[in-house]
Amino acid sequence: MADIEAARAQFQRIDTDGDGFITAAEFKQALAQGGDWNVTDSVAEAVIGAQDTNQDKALSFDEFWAHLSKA
Ligand SMILES: [Ca+2]
Ligand SMILES: [Ca+2]
Repeated sequence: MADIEAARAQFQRIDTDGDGFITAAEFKQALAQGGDWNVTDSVAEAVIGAQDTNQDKALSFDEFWAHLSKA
């Protein structure tokens, strides 16, 4: 089901500063733009933290993809 090209496009859309990592702030902003205003900083941090394998507080594409492709 997971499509790496679609995932990469989504990753780049969320990574607004283009540094190759998604932070909780970027994730929250992306959800807010999608109309989900209920996501708080702590929720965004929890979601990022759950996928953040090396615990640097940001998601690399590999971490993002590993989560998606698990399904
Ligand atoms: Ca970024
Ligand atoms: Ca990380």
